[in-house]
Amino acid sequence: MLSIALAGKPNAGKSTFYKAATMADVDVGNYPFTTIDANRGVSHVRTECPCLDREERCGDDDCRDGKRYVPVELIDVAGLVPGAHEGRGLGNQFLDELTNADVILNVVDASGGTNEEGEPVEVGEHDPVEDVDFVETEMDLWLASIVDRNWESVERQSRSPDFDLDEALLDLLAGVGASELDVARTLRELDYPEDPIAWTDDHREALARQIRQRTKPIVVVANKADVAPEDNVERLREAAELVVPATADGELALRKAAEAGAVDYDPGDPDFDIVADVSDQQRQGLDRIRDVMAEYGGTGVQQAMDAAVYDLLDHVTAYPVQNDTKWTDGQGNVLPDAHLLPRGSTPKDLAYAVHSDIGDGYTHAVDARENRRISDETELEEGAVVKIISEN
Ligand SMILES: Nc1nc2c(ncn2[C@@H]2O[C@H](COP(=O)(O)OP(=O)(O)OP(=O)(O)O)[C@@H](O)[C@H]2O)c(=O)[nH]1
Ligand SMILES: [Mg+2]
Repeated sequence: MLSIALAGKPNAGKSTFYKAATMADVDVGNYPFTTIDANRGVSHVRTECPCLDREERCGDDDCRDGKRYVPVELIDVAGLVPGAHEGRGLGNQFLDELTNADVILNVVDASGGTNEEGEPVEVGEHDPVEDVDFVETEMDLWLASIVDRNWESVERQSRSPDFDLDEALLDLLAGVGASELDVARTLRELDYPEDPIAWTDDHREALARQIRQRTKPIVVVANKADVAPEDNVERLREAAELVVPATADGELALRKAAEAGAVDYDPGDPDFDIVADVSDQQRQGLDRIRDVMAEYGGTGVQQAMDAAVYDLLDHVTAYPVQNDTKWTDGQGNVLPDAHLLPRGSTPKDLAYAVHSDIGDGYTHAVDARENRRISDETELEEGAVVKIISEN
């Protein structure tokens, strides 16, 4: 499963985001280091279900009237303070929780109401733009420390006549999610000595920075948008490539209200309807959330995860079926599975995503929208419905 990690300064709203996105019961508090041990759970990215192109909705548990929710892992870690890679704050071991993450959501307190250590201050007092840079830097230095720790082994291997730097680095970096291609591309970009023994700290840091950018790209979540000065959100938007304004608190309130039957709201909707009697106070609270949603197109929680997976990681959703006319599996369930794959993936990649045996036995595939066989080189598009024919 694709893995999204919430990282960032203490007290920025990571656990609130996590709680809203998973509906799990975790601690939230207005002080730094509420979270110590990481929370891991299942959330979803939202896309359009292929069943929208048919007469009837598929009725799958993860489909709400054509809004399709595809499972992803969500990780909520302890807050990060400047110097964390050297053990400041809660130390650096929790940075290791990010090892498996495919993409990072840097949750920033856009209101400027918490300082760099996450302690409450007056709204607007702290500049949240600083929190964009330091989180990136801490992650880069954390990766650099992993490279440092293992460099001796690279040096040792380099004494062997069939030493290959690409291979040695892949060995070292595969654990943080680097592929052969990531290593090859990174080495092409860098200037470095042939002999690993001649590498300096700067060389290793440059390597780590590149690998971090390739393996842990970052979406900035400008949280607490409900109380943030507008100027802060604008400046954050200028400071990073992908910024999603959000109110994690608002999303949590809406999901709870939806669960209680008070509002009609599906995660990621731009608005909601109040469908039960609510007190004046509740209505006022909901109206405040509605104002933020009107300004930013939603609460930003679902949008941030979608941006991470579909925009930044550039993934597509593909749906394997056994019956290419009815779009069902062997039990008659319509569109029962959805897989997230990097754009450019082929039917065989989808076969492997379903099961390695299916991949090994792959013979060909049928596009279930067109009911025709497709070539093995076909790049699957968002919403592809595919019948895989496998010998296994
Ligand atoms: N106004 C406002 N407050 C929020 C929002 N999201 C979270 N908060 C509040 O911010 C405080 C910190 O929230 P947490 O979710 O515990 O923050 P965290 O980033 O997990 O903090 P640590 O675990 O200490 O790193 C709590 O008081 C939340 O209620 C939001 O969207 N708007
Ligand atoms: Mg927390």
